[in-house]
Amino acid sequence: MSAGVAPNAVAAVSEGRLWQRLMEMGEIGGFEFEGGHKGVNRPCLSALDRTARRLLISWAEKMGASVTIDPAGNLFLRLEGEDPSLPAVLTGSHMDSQPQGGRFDGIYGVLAGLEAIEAIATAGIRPKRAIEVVAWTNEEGGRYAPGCTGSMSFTGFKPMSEFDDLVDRDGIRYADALAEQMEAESDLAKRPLGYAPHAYLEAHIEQGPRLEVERKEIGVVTGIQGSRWFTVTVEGRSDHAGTTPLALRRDAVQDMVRAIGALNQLMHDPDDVLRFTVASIKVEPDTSNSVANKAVFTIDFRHPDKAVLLARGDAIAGVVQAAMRSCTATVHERFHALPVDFAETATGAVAAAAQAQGLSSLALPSGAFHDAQFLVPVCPTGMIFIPCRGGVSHHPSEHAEPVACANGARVLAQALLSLANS
Ligand code: HGY
Ligand code: MN
Ligand code: MN
Repeated sequence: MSAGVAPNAVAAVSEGRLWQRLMEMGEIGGFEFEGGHKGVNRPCLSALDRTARRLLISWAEKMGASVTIDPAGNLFLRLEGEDPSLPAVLTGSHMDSQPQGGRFDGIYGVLAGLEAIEAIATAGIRPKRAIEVVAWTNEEGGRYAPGCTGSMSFTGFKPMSEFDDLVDRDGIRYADALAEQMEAESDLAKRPLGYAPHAYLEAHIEQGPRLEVERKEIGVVTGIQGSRWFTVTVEGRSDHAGTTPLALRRDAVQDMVRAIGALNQLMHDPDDVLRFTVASIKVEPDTSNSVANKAVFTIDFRHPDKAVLLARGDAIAGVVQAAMRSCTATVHERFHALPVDFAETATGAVAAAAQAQGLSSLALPSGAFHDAQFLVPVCPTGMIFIPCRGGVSHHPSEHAEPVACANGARVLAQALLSLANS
């Protein structure tokens, strides 16, 4: 590709069109939140998810992309290349949100990808390789934990069947929700599961404060820290709160509290690099005057250093058992993603595009996990961050400026073109 074509594609990126689409998508599962904010609750494999996917498909078909779906429900929009036999360059992100999510996490990367291929097509450029935009199934893990089940299935990181029996709060199995999605989208052309893309780039809001604080327009993401998720189930015996002496109780809540206190000590980090979160707790029978016979809590543990992630994560079960005074406990690991470093091929393309466009950039790792984490073993992978207000995400006040969204899409368009023509 002559150096000349990229500026044409970059110039064809429309800030207005991208913003309009982001706002339109934000209405699907949208809700008003205090402070005049608009949140989004769009669970994966739901009717809302399918409405959003149909809207995306309508935009993609209008610009001439071909639409396919794989057995994991991942949705692909393809801009054909000169040589269809060559592995495509892949970009995209996810369309599902947190229960109290924002209008940018995930969906921005899908719409920036669509904007990039639309700009390339509008500029009349035919890349050597096809460029595909993917919407991954269930990145968030909000409805079905763990997250990234679509990209883990696509890359063979886990067999798809591994997720079949996950259940949501209503007891609906993942396999059944996926089957419902596939049935509802049976009119879409099918494709087999997985292939090795030539490269993968994902555009995303930073979900952290650095770009805004350091006044940088583009984040050249260097990698993603490791994440490990656990579920801890503490079981005792339910008793009358008024008559049962404490000495005779097997109180699941009291032992859970002891376990979380002990885990806080295990996870203490004076440098505040380590991330340890307990954010979902369920108690049975959940009445004020019956001692709890069951307490289930989640652990989200993250660290950029593999050795720390393994050592502290592997110690969790022992610390929980040692904290039990009268109850029993089981610890189940349900997500295990090691830290990854992105390939120079990908990070270099992002940095070069930002520089060519005169945009200030910063190299930084990602604290949040992304589907990109699972593409690393199969192809050169990278990410583009744009600043978000106050670094806030997973909250209705999540916000990115229109110009920042367009900057990210312009860098994405140029980086995709350079990879597609390599
Ligand atoms: O939890 C995460 O890091 C991602 O935003 N789902
Ligand atoms: Mn995300
Ligand atoms: Mn998220």
